[in-house]
Amino acid sequence: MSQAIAETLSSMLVDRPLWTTADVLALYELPFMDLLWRAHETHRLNFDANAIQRSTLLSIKTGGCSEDCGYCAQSARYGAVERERLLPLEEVLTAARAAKEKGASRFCMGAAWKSPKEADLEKVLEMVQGVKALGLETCVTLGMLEEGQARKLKNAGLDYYNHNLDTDREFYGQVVQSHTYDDRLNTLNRAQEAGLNICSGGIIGMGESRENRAAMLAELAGLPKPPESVPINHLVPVSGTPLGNSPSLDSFEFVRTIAAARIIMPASWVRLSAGRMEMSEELQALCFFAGANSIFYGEALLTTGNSDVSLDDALFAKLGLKAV
Ligand code: SAM
Ligand code: DTB
Ligand code: SF4
Repeated sequence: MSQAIAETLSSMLVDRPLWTTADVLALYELPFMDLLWRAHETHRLNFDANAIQRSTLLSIKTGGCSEDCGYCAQSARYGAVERERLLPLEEVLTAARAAKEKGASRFCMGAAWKSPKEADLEKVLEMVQGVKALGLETCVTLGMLEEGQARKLKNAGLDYYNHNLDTDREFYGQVVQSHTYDDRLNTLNRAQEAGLNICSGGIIGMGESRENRAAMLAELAGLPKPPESVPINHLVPVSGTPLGNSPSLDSFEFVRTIAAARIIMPASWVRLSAGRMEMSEELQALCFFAGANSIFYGEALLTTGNSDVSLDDALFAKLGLKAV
């Protein structure tokens, strides 16, 4: 190994601590107030604590997915939603213009695919170019990517690729059998190698243990580069899916997850993602205090609902939060 490479590698190692699952578990086990204090302090050292980034999500291709992810309405196996075709470019651009008008800074397009076919990818590249030309940041989530596909997306001007780890390696096989945890990690590596920012997080409330949650966060923080954006989704139980009757999770455990994510990924945007519609304003405010600084903004997620824009605007006004 050359001296220069060795120096770069060693500087990467000293630049950030490597968090083990045990370290993250120790954060979870702090008294709640101590954990919140530490998370909020970290938040203020790295971000404006009164500013929240807003992304609007659009499902560009809904349902009919070959995969068996136990939480997902879009798997063809559970009959929860109808399969739809890829939306035409104009429809996507109309939605993006409306999102910009309402104040979103990023537009995220989601497709229910295991991985994109080449012909479909070409159409998505046009969407990325069109949305970018409107002056919005772009994000897509299309499933697994090959190396060349990641590069094409980067060349089209894509800013973020969303691909969640969803849970830790141990619990993953209990929720998904049609692809592996390593498949997810490989796609994240390809996206990072192509120079894309990544948006990667998980779902809380699927019946996983606290240790599974801690291990997922440690895995995210330990990626070659921590994700620039970390969505923390609260499971939205969808009837017909294997997780449709999951028992509800203690809200404080959700807040602890946000706080731990903030502490171990201090420079990442942490997004309070799915499940916000079911949360009180007070719980959302606690999540923002714990370090969440991004939301999905707009009445729909992919197949399920999201908080009303007017309610979000009112909450921002009450809390003195400004949009980024
Ligand atoms: N097919 C692609 C994939 O799996 O990466 C992209 C779409 S997939 C629906 C995007 C993410 O939505 C999942 O990784 C998961 O984190 C989240 N998600 C899906 N269904 C959910 C649910 N019922 N509750 C919370 N999050 C969910
Ligand atoms: C992410 O982490 N959450 C979003 C986005 N990335 C693609 C999706 C949430 C989906 C919630 C369930 C649904 O609407 O189908
Ligand atoms: Fe398909 Fe993604 Fe849903 Fe899994 S999470 S079933 S890959 S759309």
